[in-house]
Amino acid sequence: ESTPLITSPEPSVEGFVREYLRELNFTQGTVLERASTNDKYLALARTVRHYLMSRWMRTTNEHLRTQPKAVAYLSAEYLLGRQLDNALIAADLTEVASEALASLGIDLADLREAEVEPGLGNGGLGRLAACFVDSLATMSIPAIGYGIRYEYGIFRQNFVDGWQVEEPDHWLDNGSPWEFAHPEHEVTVSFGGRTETVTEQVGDDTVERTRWVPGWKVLGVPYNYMVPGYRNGCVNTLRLWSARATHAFDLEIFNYGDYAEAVRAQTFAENISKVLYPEDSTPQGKELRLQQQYFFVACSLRDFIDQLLPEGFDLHRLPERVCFQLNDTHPVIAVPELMRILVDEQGFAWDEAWEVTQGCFAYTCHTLLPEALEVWPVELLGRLLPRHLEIIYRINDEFLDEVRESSGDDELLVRRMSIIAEHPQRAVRMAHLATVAATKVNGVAELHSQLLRDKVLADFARLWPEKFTNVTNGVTPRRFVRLANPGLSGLITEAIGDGWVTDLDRLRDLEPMADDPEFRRRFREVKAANKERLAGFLERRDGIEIPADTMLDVMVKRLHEYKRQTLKILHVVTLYDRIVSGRLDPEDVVPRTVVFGAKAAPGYAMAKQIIGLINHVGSVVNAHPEVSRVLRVAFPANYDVTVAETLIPAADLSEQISLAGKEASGTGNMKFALNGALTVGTDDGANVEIRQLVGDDNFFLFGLTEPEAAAVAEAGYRPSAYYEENPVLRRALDLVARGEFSGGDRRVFEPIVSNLLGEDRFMVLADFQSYLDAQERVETAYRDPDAWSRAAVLNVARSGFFSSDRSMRDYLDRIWHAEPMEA
Ligand code: 26Q
Repeated sequence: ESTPLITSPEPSVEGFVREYLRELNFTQGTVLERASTNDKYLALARTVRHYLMSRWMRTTNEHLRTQPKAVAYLSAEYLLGRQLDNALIAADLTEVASEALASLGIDLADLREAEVEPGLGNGGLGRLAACFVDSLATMSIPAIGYGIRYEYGIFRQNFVDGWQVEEPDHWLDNGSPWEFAHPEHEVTVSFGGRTETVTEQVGDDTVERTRWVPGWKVLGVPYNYMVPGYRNGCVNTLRLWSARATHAFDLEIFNYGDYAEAVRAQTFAENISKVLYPEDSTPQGKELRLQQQYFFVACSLRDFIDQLLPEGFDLHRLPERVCFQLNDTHPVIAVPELMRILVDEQGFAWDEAWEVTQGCFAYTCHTLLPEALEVWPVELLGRLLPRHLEIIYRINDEFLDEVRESSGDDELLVRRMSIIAEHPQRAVRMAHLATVAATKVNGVAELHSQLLRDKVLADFARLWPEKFTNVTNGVTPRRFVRLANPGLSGLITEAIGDGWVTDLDRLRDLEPMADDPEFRRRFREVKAANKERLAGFLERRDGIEIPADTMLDVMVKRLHEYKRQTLKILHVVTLYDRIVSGRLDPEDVVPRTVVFGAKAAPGYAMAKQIIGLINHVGSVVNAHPEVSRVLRVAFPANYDVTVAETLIPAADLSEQISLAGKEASGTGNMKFALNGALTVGTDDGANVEIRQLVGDDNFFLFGLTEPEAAAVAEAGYRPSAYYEENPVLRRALDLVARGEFSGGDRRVFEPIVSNLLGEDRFMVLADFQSYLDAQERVETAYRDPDAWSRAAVLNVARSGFFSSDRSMRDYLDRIWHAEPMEA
C-alpha cells in the first residue's frame, strides 16, 4: 500500500514554461530579469526533475512491493558527467525544453554550460560504473548503485608553464539540483576500539560470542540521485553516502563545554567523504582511504537490509534477493562486514553465515599490474576494524585448510594463495579475499580474463575453474553517441530507425551504407561539423586554436607509463625532426592535429614529467612555421567527461597504444569506434575484440603481442639496443635529451630519457618502429577519403557489441541471474 502519487506534468511547451517559471520564482527565489545563469540553470534542472519524478517514485514503489532479486553495485567511484542533457534525452524533453526556454529568451546551450559535472571518479572504472547504472535503468533491471558523495571530486588540472598544477574541485558550490538528501535514513558506522568475548545463556547452553566494542562512530547520510532509463518509465537510484559527525559530538559540546575540541572532532568525522583519492594505480595504504571504503560499504549493507528488504526478512535467503557486485577490491571490506552482521548481530553459525555471504558477492577485477592490487597492512586494518580482521583471519584459516586438503599440503602454494601476505609486511590481500568470497570473479575483456586465469589469479582458477568468467566492458550509447554526437545519431536514425539507441546490435544494418557514396559523404560532413564544434569549444574554453580540415588524432586517458603517452609524443617528435631536418617535405605529410587529454596522479612524478614533455614539445611544434602547417599539438587541460563528449565525436584516429597485457580493457577505445574513428592500437584489452569485430582492414594494429612481450621480458629486455640500432629513434630521443624542447636545458627531461634507455618497463622502444610503420599506414589510408570513411562507417556498424547494455546482459546471465521488472 502506498499513498497516491502526484503525477509528473505532461510535456508541452506551455506547461514547461509554467513549471520553469514556478521553479525560478518559488524555489530559486528570483525573477527572470534578475536571474543569473546559475539561477536559470538550477531552475531548469529542477524543472526537468519534475518530469522524471513520478517514474522514480513508481519504480521505487514497485521494487519495494514486488521484492525482485536486485543488483547492488558497490563502487567507490561514479564518474557521471553532466546530468542535464542525459535527463532531457531520457525524458524525451529536449525539444520541449529548448522551445520553452527560447520563448523566454534563453538559449538551452548556455544553461548546459553552467553545469559542473560530478567528477566522482578517476577514469575508466568510475565511468564504467556510471555506464552500468545507465544501462540497468534502461533495461528496467531492479538495481541500486552505492557509493560515496565526495565533497571534492577529481582535482581540476591546470597547466603552469606546461606543468600540471592541481586545484580542488568545488563541484557542490553552485548548488546540486540533482541530489536528494535523506538525513532521516542516516546510518551509524563504527570504527576502532576492541573486541571482547561474552558468554551468553541460550536455553540450556552457554555460548561464546564475540562483541565489537567500537572506539568511535560516524553517521552516513544518503543522497539519492535519479538514474533515468531511456524513455522506458524506469528511474533507478544511485545512493551516495556523506559522512556526518554523530549527535554524540553535540552532546559532548553541551556536557564538556569544550566547544572548539568538539567541533574539531566533528570535522574529523566529516573528513571521511571529503575528497576522492586521485590515484588510480599503486594505491598508497592510507588510513583515510580504508575509512572511506568501510564507511560506504557499511552504510550500503545496512541500508539494503533495513530499507530495501521487508521487516523481519530471513537473511538466510539473502542470496535470492541481492547480488552485491564489487567494483574492484575497493568495497571488499563488505565481505567481513556481512559476516559480522550475520554472526555477531543475527546469531548465525559461522558456516551458515559463510554460505550466505558467498552467495551474495561477485567480484570484478580491473587490473593486471601487480602494484595496483590493494593490500592493507594488518596493523592498520586491525586498529581501524578489529572485528573485521578477526573475521578475515578465520576466513583465511578455513580457506587455507581447503587449499592444504586439495593440494596435499603444498605449503608454497598455501603461502602464495593466503589472504594474508607476510612480506614486506603482514597485510591483507584484498583481491584474494574477494576471490575466496565471491560466487564469480570476472575480468573486463577476453584477454584480461584469460590473463587473470593464467597469471594473476592462476592458483585460484585451478582450484575453482568455474568461478572465473569474462564480461567485456561496454559504454552507454545514450551518452556517448545519442547525446554526444547528435549529427551521427541523426544520420544513423535516418538510415535504420532509432531502435539502435537501446539495441546497439542494430548498427549492423548500417553495413551496406558503407558502400553508399552519398552516405559516406554525409558521414564526412558530420565529422567535419563535429570538428568545427570542437574547435569552437576549445577556442572558448582554452583559447586553443585548432585548424579545420586536418586529421584529428586523439589520445585521451589517464596518464600512465603503461598507456604509453611517451610513444605518441615520440611519434610527434619524429615528424618534427624529419621536417625540420629537411628529410621530409611538409607537402608529403598528411596534416594532422594531435590532441592529448590526461590527468596525472598528483604524486606520480614520472607521469607529471610526461605531461611537461607533451606540452613543451607542443609549444615548439606549434611555434615552428613549417612544421605547424602540417602538425599541431593540442593539450587542453582538465580532460573530463564533458570534454570527452565533444572530443570523441570529432576524432578520426583513436590512440590505444598500451603495452600488450597491461590495459585490462579500455573503454575510451569503444567510444571512439562507435563514433567512427579508426583505431591505431596494440593487441591489448578490448582492442583485441574491437579488431576482431571491425576487421583487420579497418584497424591499424602494431606492436608486440602479450606472449611476445612476456618472452622479451623473460629473456631480459635491453631498451638501449633499440636506441643503438634505430637511427630514427636515436634522433628523436637525442632531441629530447639535448634540450630541444626545454630551451637547451638537458636536465629537464633527463628522467624520462634515462628511464626509457635504462628500464623502459613498458617497452616503448621495442614498439617504436612498429608504431611508426602503423602511422605510415594511417597516412596512406587517410589520403583516400572514400576508403577512410568506408572503414569509419564499418567501425560504427560493427561496434554494437560494445554497448554497456550487452555487458549488463552478460552479467545478468553469467553472474546476477536477476530479471527485468514489468513495465
Ligand atoms: C585504490 C586504493 C587506494 C586509492 C586508489 C585506488 C584506486 C582507484 C581507482 C585504484 C584503481 C582505480 C581505477 C582503476 C581503473 O580505472 N581501471 C580501469 O578500469 C577500466 C574499466 O574496467 C578498464 O577499462 C581499464 O583498462 C582499467 O585501467
